[in-house]
Parts: sequence; structure tokens; C-alpha cells
Amino acid sequence: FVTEEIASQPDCWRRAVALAESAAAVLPRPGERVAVLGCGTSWFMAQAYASLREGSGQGETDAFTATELPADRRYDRVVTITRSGTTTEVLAALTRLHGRVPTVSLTADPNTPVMERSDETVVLDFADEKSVVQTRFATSVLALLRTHLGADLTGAISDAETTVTEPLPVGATERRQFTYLGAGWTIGLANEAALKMREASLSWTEAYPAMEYRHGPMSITDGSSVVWFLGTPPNGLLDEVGKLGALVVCEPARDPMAELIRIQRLAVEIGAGKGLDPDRPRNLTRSVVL
Ligand code: F1P
Repeated sequence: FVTEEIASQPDCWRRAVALAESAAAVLPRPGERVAVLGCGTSWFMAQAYASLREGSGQGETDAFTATELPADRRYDRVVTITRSGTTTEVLAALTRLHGRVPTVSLTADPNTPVMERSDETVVLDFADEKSVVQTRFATSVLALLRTHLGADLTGAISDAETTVTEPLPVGATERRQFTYLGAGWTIGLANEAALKMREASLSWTEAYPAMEYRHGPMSITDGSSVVWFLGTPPNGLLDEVGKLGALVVCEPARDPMAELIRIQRLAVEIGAGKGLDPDRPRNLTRSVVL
């Protein structure tokens, strides 16, 4: 399933953009102090959104994995992201918050407990997935939230039309170690890229804020590595990495969310090459419940 789900992202993003207008009634208003919660992929989308919202001047925005929302912090609104609507940590956080702060959840499935535990919900059922590995739900949520923040996704969608079929970087499938680097909102995308590679291909992957990579992580880079930038690399870093013999991938003119599609495809291709089923990764279920 995952291959079709990856390829459907341009269409899903169009639908997400169309949904942003009606969702605006329940999403954070400018000036509100907001916390965004999720687990795994959904946490990484929360990170990207938090950085974008705060950067756009709409208000202080913090992202947490669902267990780590500080108990004494005061927020005007809490946003949760959960495809399944059943993730234990997200439901526990919503229960703790009930009656204390308005909550809004973005989910794929309206018939789940998250609907009762949230004050408001935005349902992206068109982006739901059969694969355990999340691809289009996560990016569609971010497409909706970016639109709500005032971004025009036309360029991102047209870049995505390219990246669903564009050849993967030559030699990438033969490499052994993958490092993803981002800055600002693309740190969340770098984290997600690394998780996708772990889940679908059981690869050794790392992710860092771009300049942080120079403070130690760079030591692992050699001729067997891929170093992949999401967004624009800081001045000088690209040259420095290039000298280490790694395969360096960097498409700064492209929307980073569209570039993530190539990484999703690489993860599936490497996984398939290892005889893995990318729809059902080892030790992972569609909904992680305790
Ligand atoms: C999030 C999650 C994903 C993971 C896998 C299982 O759940 O743990 O991060 O990659 O797809 O689900 P959800 O709360 O978004 O359903």
C-alpha cells in the first residue's frame, strides 16, 4: 500500500489545502499560546508546525511528544496530531487536559476515542493509510497547518508532482548510513526522514539541526554515508560535508515537504531490497497502544 500512498500525496495535499478554510474555526487563533502533541511521526509534524507558527508571529508554540507536556505550563490551546486516534499517550494527555484547556485534534479516523476526548477535531479521512508506516497523513496534516498559517502550497504541490517519480539520488540505495539535517521547521522533517528510513528499511539513520551535526555527529560520516539536507544548508556546511566522501543530497530550491517524498521512496526501495515488507515494519503496529 505504501507506494500508492506515497504517490497520492499531491492529491492529498490539494484536499488538505481545501479543508484549511473550514478547519480555521477550530485551529489556534493568532496570539494564542499553543502546545502541539503527538507521538512518532505525529510528534515530528508537531515540531515542524510549532516552528512555523512561532516563526510566522502568530504566538508562542511548543511541540512535545505526548508524555512530556510539562504539567505546570499554561497554554491557551493544545493541538494533538494522531492518525489512528488511539495512541495511548495522546489519549492520556487529552484526559489530563480535559476541562482545563481547549483541545483540538487532527486525525484520520472519526470513529476513535480521540473524537470524544478532544473538544474539537479536524478529520483528514482522505489521507488515511493502510500501511503501518505513515507518509501521506503526516504530510497532509502539515499541508493543512501550513495553509492555515498563510502559506501558499501551490509550489509545494507542484514540487511533489516531481518528487513522486523523480529518480532517487544515484548510489543512495547502496549506502549504509543516512544523516538528515534541517533548520527551523525542517528539523521536524529531518527527524521524520530518519524515522521513515528506520521503519521501512531498518537502516542506520540520524537527524540533527544542521549546525549541531558539526559538534560530534560528523565523526560517523564517511564514504558509506548519505548526508541529506532538507531546506537551505547553512553557509559553508555543504562544502565541509562534501570533503568527507559522503553522498551529499541538497535541493534548496525545492519545497522540503516535497523532498521528504523522495526519502519516503528511498526508504521503501531499500526495505524492499532487503526483503522487508514496508507496510508492516518489524516491531511496529499501526496504532501503538499500551
Ligand atoms: C503514531 C505512530 C507513528 C508510527 C507508526 C505508528 O501514531 O506511532 O509515529 O510511525 O505509524 O503510529 P498516531 O498517533 O499518529 O496514530
